[in-house]
Amino acid sequence: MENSKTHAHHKGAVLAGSVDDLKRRLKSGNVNVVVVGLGRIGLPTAAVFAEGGASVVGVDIRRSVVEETNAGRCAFVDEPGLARLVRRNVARGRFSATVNAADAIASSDFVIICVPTPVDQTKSPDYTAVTAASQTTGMSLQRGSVVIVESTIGPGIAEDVLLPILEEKSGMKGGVDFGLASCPERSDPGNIVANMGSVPRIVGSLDPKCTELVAALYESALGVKVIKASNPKTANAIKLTENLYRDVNIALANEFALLFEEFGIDAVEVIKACATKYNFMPHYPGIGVGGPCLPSNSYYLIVEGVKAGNIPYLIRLAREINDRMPDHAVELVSEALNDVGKTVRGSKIAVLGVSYKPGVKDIQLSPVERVVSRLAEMGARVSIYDPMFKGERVFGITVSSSLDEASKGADCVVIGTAHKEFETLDLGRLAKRMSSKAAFVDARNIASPLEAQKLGFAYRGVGRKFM
Ligand code: SAJ
Repeated sequence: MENSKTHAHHKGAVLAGSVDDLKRRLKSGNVNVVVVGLGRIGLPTAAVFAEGGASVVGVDIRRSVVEETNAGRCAFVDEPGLARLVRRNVARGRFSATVNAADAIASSDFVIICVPTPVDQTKSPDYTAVTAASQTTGMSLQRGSVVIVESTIGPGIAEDVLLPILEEKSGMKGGVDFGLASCPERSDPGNIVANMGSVPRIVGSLDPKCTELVAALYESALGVKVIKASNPKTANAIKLTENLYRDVNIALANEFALLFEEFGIDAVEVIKACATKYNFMPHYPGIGVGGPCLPSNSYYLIVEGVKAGNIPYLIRLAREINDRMPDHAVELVSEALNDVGKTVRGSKIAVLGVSYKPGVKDIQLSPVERVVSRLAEMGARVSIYDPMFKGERVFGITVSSSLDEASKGADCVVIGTAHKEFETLDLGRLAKRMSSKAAFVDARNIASPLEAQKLGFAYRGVGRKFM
């Protein structure tokens, strides 16, 4: 059922007013915010702004999402606190959803763009959704309103790609007739609502006044600290730098792991010990890097760097190293099975966890997918168990309803995701359910190598190969 009555008609002259005007209006529930894209970032963004006093209309091209939202429901079962926020703010008329962007944007003070920015097959950023959202916004944008881009984009894309679109479609001048700011999302999937109320935000816009207003909006409505960046491209560079810093450090941890396997040294023991040093930030080796962010964000900078004639070698190499880890996990499976006189071909292999990280129901660019498909290609009978996907089809396989079912008679178990349930895995019980001579490949290093070996498993971990 459509419902766009949330917005009191109000000609968005937020740019003409002061920061105090904005705070007063927010207090009286008189600030109209539109959130374009009600996905894993957009839906919580809309809900927390409504909770913070704004009247929010969420726009999404998917009618099913709009109807679900207007019914006070939310699909993200793995985001603590989100369902309650959506239900409460829809019930009290502060938050509604629509597929009709034009009406909503025409009466908005702020338009927040939260659409996906994946990379395509050629690893080039795919800005289709964010340019389409900018076109839609430009066509109905009101003089004095502000557009905020939360989607992760390359530095300069806001100024050089989105601004011209907004100006052409609206017939207005950015930084004068309307504001444009980048405020990249910094939320940790699986913990987004809490994050949105605690992690400082970064805001960079075309002009200082707009930066002040957007900063005041996030400070007042979300209660978070705001760091004011010089301009949108700097704000986007900050976002990418923090994600690429993580991706490169994970690659370094994976490289240490590959090295230490050769020396019979426990990479996890090494990293944990290093973490006792004040300036060592621990990252851990594993089956690979997945999710909608890290595996793609590097290419936003790589592409802009190459365009500028400066190839970011380290960032690119880190992607290659992390992308190779699923194949390394397959090698460890093969080795461990060989230790018990078996081969991948003909073996039953149970993969525990398919999500790209613990605690989320998300297989976007999950490194586990390549492991499952390679093992199947090599002739293994693969079963899957993931508490987030029981009974569902994932990677062409029906996920078992229990760990016991998946591991029954298995020749090898592979830990693909460090879900909480697997942290307290009963290896003794597992050994009894599996075939006599069995292998245990812990590609997330959550179980005790010693205990696994004591139970007679041929054991492998990433960075943990003890003969
Ligand atoms: N991973 C490792 N070793 C580690 C840490 C992570 O192999 O030591 C793997 C994870 O298993 C996962 C991948 O890397 O497959 C990404 O994990 P993540 O914890 O970085 O999770 P994301 O991608 O959901 O969230 C990241 C976060 N960025 C940073 O911490 C710098 C989050 O704060 C961002 O908001 C999010 O990207 C985003 O939306 O950009």
